[in-house]
Amino acid sequence: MNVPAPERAAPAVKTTCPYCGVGCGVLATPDGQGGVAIAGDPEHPSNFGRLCSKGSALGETVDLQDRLLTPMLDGQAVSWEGALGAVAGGLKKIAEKHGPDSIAFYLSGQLLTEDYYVANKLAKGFLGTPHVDTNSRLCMSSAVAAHRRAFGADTVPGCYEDLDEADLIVLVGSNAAWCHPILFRRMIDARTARGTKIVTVDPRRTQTGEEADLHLGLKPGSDTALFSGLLTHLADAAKLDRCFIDEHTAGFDGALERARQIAPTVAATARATGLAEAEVQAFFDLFAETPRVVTAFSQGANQSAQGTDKGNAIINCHLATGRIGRPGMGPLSLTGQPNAMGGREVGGLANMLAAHMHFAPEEVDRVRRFWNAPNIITGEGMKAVALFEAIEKGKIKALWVIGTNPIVSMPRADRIREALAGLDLYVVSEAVATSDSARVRGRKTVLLPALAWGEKDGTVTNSERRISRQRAFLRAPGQARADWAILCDVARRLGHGAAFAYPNAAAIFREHAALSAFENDGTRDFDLGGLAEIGERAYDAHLPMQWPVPKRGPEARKGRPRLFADGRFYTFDQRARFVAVQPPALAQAVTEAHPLVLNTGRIRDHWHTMTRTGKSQRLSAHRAVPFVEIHPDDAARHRIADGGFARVTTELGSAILEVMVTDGIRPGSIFAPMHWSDMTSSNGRAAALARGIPDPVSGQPELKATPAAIEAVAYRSRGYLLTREPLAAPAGWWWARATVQGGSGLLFATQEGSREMALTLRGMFPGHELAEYVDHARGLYRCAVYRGDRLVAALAVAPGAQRPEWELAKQIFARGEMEAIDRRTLLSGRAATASAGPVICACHGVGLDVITAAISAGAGSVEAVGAACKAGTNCGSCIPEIRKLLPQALARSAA
Ligand SMILES: Nc1nc2c(c(=O)[nH]1)N[C@H]1C(S)=C(S)[C@@H](COP(=O)(O)OP(=O)(O)OC[C@H]3O[C@@H](n4cnc5c(=O)[nH]c(N)nc54)[C@H](O)[C@@H]3O)O[C@H]1N2
Ligand SMILES: Nc1nc2c(c(=O)[nH]1)N[C@H]1C(S)=C(S)[C@@H](COP(=O)(O)OP(=O)(O)OC[C@H]3O[C@@H](n4cnc5c(=O)[nH]c(N)nc54)[C@H](O)[C@@H]3O)O[C@H]1N2
Ligand code: SF4
Ligand SMILES: [Mo]
Repeated sequence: MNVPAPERAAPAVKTTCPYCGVGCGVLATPDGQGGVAIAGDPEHPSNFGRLCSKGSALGETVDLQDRLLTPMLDGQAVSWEGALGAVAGGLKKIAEKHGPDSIAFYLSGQLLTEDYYVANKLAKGFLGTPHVDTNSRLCMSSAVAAHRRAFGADTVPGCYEDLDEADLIVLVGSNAAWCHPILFRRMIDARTARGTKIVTVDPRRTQTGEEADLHLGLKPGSDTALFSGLLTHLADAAKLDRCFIDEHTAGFDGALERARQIAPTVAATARATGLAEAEVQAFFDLFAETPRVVTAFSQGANQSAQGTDKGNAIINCHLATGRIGRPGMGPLSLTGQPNAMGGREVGGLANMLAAHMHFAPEEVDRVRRFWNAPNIITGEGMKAVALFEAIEKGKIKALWVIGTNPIVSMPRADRIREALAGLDLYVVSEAVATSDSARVRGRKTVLLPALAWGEKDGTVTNSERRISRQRAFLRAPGQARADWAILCDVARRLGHGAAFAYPNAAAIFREHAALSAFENDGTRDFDLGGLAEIGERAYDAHLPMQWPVPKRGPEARKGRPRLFADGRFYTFDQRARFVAVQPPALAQAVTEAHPLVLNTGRIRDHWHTMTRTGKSQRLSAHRAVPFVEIHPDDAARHRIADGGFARVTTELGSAILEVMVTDGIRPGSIFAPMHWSDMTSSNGRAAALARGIPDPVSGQPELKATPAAIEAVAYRSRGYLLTREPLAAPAGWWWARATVQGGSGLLFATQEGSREMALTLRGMFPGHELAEYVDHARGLYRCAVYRGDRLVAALAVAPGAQRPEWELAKQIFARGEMEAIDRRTLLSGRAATASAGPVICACHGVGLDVITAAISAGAGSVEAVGAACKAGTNCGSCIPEIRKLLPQALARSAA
C-alpha cells in the first residue's frame, strides 16, 4: 500500500510543482488541518528556491471543494468494489464481443511516471489494445517526432544550464515569461550576467516578446521559411561546421537544397514570413556570429500542421553549425506538462511501445519477454485525433480517460462530447467531480476518484530529462486512491494479478528502470539501469537526477546533463540526420466567411482547464473572464470595441469573449486563451473551436491557426455578483466565474434591464436584508445583501456598454464584516479612497493603479516599484508587465 503521510504540523516535505515542465522543487509544510504552506526549494537545480505565481499559490488549490471523493456509477455513488467490477466487467465483455482494440485509453502528461507505466503495460501488454494515447499528443509529439527524425531517438540534447551559459537565446513559439516563468527568469539572469541576447519568434508580441532584444512577429505558420532562410544564410556566409557535418551527420545537401528553394535570400525569407528584411538580416547575423545559441521551442512550433518540420528546420541549423550537446548551445524543446517527458519514457504515446522502444519485431519480443505479457501488441495505435474520430464512428466502444479533460482541451470538442454518449463504457479517473469531462455520460459511465497533488507519490521528468519526486504530504481524502493502484486493481480483476502486484510506487519505478536497461547495452538513449535496484528508502530520498543513469560508466547513479557531445547519435550509423522540410503552409486557408486566423494558448495565472488554478483567488484576479485579442485595424473593420463582447465562430462552434484590442497581435489574427470551460463560463470554451488538422508526421493537431469569424455582441446590462458560495447563474446570462477572496464571483452580461435584474436578485436571496441603490432611468442597480453586519452578497448592474469594475467591491467583500462606510461605497460604486485597479501582481494583490501611482511618484525601475508597493517582489511573474509600465517603456511604445 501507499503509505499515507501523517497529517500533523510537520517539517517541510520536498516535492515538485504539478504544473509546468520547468519542474520546480517545492517545499510543502502541511499545517495539520488539510492546508499547506508553500515555498520554493532552494536546493532544487531547476528553480533554486524560486516559484512563479502558479507554484506560489499551490496552497490555495488543495482544499476539497469540488473534489471527486467516491466512485460513481451512472451518476450514483458506489463502493470501490462496485466501480472496479463495472470497469473490469465492462472491459472484458467489450473485448470479447468487439476485440481488445475496441478499447482505448486517453492519458495525460500530468500523470506520474508510475501511473503512466502501469496504464501502458496494462493496455499494451495485457488487454492487448494499441490504442493508448495522451494529451501529450496535443503538446509535444511534434518535438518527439523531430528528435527521432534527427537523432534516431527522442533525446533532449541539452539542459537548463545551457540557458545560463548561452549568449543568444531564440524562443520560437514560446511565451516563456508566462508559461515557463522560472526558466524565463533564468534567461533574464543570463542577460544581466553575460549580456545574453533574447530573440522571440511569434506572430503575437507577448510579454516574452516585450522583454526580447529582437521580436520577430512572423506570419502564422511561416517558421520553416525563417529557419530555411537561416540555413541558407549560414551556408552562404561560410558559417557551417564542415567538420561536424562531414563526420557526424547525413543528409545535409538535400536539406540545404530544399532550404534554398524555400528561402534563397534574406529578401525571400522576409517575403515568406511577412517580416522586414532588416529584422531577418539582424536575426541571421546574430545567429551566425554567436556560437553559444540555444533555440528553445514550444507550442507555436509543435501545435502546427507542420510542427515536425518546424522542429527539424530548427535542429538543422544547430547541426549545420555543430552547436549541439555542448555548454550553452543546442535545440531545447520546452515541455509543457510536469511529466510530459515521463510519459514519453514509459511509451504512453500510441506510436511507442515502452521505454523508448517502438515496434521492430525484436523490440516487441523484448518487451513481451520482460513483461511476460500474454497479449503484447505488435504495431502502433491511433493517435488522439484519430482515436476520438474512431469513437465518433463507433469503432471504439470503451474509453478510459485518466488525468485530462478532453471535452475542453481536444480540438473539435463539441463533436467529441456528442460522440462520447455513444460509448458502451466511459471511465474517467479524476480528481475533480465537476470537470466538463466528468459530467459527460456514456451508456455506462464510471467515475473513479484519484488522489491529487500533495496526496500522491511518484516521479516526474522535466524538460531537461531531470527526474524528481512528487511526495505525499496530505492524507488521502474520502475514498480517493492513487491512479496506479486503481489500474492494478482492474488488472487483477481481469486475471493479471501477478503482473500488477506492486506494493508501492517504488516497486513500479524499479520495474520501469529495469525495462529501460533490459538488453540495452548503450543502444537506447533512455537507460535508468543505475536505478533499477533502488530501495524504498533511497527512492523516498531520491534527488533530482537527469537521465540517462546507466548501471555502469561515469554517469552511473548520478545522471548526465548533456548528450551528443561525442557526435554519436542513435541512428544505425550513429550519424544525425538533416531533414529536407516542406515549404510553409497553413493547414486551412482563411475564407470570406472565416477571414481571420484564430490562435489559442495560455495566460499567466491559469493552468489548462482551470480545475485547480480556478480555486485560487490570487490566480483568478489577473484575467477574470475569457477574452479575445484583436488588432485595432480588424477591430475597426468588424466594429468591435475594446472591453465589449464578440462572438468568435469557426466551423466547429462559437464562443462569446470579452474583447481586448491590442497591436501586439498581427492584423488578420485573433488570439483566445484555452482555459475556460463550461465549469467556469457560459460561452467561453475557445479551445474547442480549433479545427485540429494533424501534422502528417507526428499527428499533433494544429491548434494555433483555425479560420474564424468575429462579430460584436451587445448586451443590455453588465455587472458582477459576489457570493459566499458559488451560485449557478440564471439561464440566459453570459457569465464567467472567478474565485474571489471569501467567496465566488460572477462577471455577467444579460439582455435584461436593471429593473428585471433587481427582481431576479431579490428572488435569489429571500429572507436577507438588502441595501439597494436604484436608478433605473440610467440602467443602474446596486445591492448589498447582508445578515446582521455580515455581507453575504454584492451585486452591481450597469448598462451593457460599461465594463464592470469590481476591484473595490472585492476588497470590501473579502473583509466580510461591513461598516457603514463600506455599505455606502458598495452602493455608490465609488471609493472613499482610490481603487487599486485590475490586479497585476498576483502574489501581493497589487493593482495596476497602485503600480502606476508608484511610478508617477518617481519609481523608475522594477526594483523601485517593488520597494514602493511590493509588486513583483515575490515570484516575479509580473515583472514583464511592470517593466512595460515604466516611463522608458511608455516612451518607447509612443515613439
Ligand atoms: N501559465 C501557464 N503556463 C503553462 C501552462 C498553462 O496552462 N498556463 N501549460 C503548460 C503546457 S502543458 C504547455 S504545452 C506550455 C505551452 O507554453 P507555450 O508554448 O509558451 O504557450 P502557448 O500560449 O500555448 O503558445 C506559445 C505561443 O505560440 C505562438 N504561436 C502561434 N502560432 C505560431 C506560429 O505559427 N509560429 C510561432 N513561432 N509561434 C506561434 C502563440 O502566439 C503563443 O504566444 O505551457 C506550460 N505552462
Ligand atoms: N485550442 C487549444 N487546445 C489545447 C491547447 C492549446 O494551446 N489550444 N493546448 C493543448 C495542450 S499543450 C495540453 S497539455 C492540453 C491540456 O489539457 P488537459 O489535459 O485536458 O487539461 P487539464 O486541465 O490539465 O486536465 C487535467 C485533468 O486531470 C485532473 N487531475 C488532476 N490531478 C489528477 C490526478 O492526479 N489524477 C487524475 N486521474 N486526474 C487528475 C484535473 O482535475 C483535470 O480535469 O490542452 C491541449 N489543448
Ligand atoms: S515555473 Fe511555475 S508552474 Fe512551472 S514548475 Fe515552476 S513554479 Fe511550477
Ligand atoms: Mo501542453
